[in-house]
Amino acid sequence: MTNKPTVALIGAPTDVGAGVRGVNLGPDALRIADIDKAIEQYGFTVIDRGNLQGPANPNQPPVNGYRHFDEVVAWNKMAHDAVYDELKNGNFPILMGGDHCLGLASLTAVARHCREQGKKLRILWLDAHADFNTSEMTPSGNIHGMPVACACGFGPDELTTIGGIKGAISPKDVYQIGIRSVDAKEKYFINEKGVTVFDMRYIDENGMRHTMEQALKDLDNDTHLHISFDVDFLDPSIAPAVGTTVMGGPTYREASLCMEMIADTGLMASLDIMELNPTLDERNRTAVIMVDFIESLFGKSTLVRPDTTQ
Ligand code: Z70
Ligand code: MN
Ligand code: MN
Ligand code: MN
Repeated sequence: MTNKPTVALIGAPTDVGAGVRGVNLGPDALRIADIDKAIEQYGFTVIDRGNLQGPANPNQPPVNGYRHFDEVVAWNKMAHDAVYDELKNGNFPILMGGDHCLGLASLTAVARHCREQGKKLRILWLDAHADFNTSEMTPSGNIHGMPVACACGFGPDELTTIGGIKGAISPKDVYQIGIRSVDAKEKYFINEKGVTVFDMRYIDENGMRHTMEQALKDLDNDTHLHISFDVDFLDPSIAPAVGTTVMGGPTYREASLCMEMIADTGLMASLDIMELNPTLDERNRTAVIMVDFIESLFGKSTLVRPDTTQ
């Protein structure tokens, strides 16, 4: 981020892919926590594109292994176009969810941009969950449990071909961090396909510093680094406002280091903030802590560090 792109905030206020209602309010909670001013402090111009508008949540049970299939497709197409347009114009998109089914929109848009620009792609998926289910494996039918598999080409054409081609990303491009809840069959599938997973045991045994050194290994100036941040990555003691809390996530210190090491690469070029559910929050504290972490991603540091460009 040496030449400081314009940052475009895109709100995608929907909860059609989630099991618990309320993440449709996530974008406004981040705005109320001053996400724009927070990023401006680090020398970026921030433009808020407002909210995308799409189908309402019909609140229906799953059909053939998917809940709200048509609505999820519609939202993802719109969000794909919005993210892709920003990248094409040289901007840095932040997609504010909404539920994590929208991760598919970003992954496919970023992959398309990289194909066209001849860039390499590295995806960091920060999450308690692997989000690598298919309709045969899902215990819930909730499509927010499937976006990584869909972006890798595993799923129905309506979802897997968003952004032009099936299999827009390779499982090899995906590095997952913070994982601690994976479903019985998903566990074998993710292994078989070769996603790199740094689960909480790995972080416990090796520390966040070593974990991030591995996750950020072999990047170069031709790499587009995309961060997909599911709020449930964080330990619920610091980020309670998520539909599915999973205990034992990264602490404030561990998550801060994770953000700072991403910032130090200077290669982050797009970001998702997903699954923030303000209806489950206390005084917007989870949005506020997310904005704090976003500041770290955009270059907040306590000291001028001799080993970085800060
Ligand atoms: C489970 C499923 C999930 C977020 C829950 C849970 C997926 N693997 N993702 N909350 N953010 O239903 O597929
Ligand atoms: Mn670019
Ligand atoms: Mn997720
Ligand atoms: Mn999750």
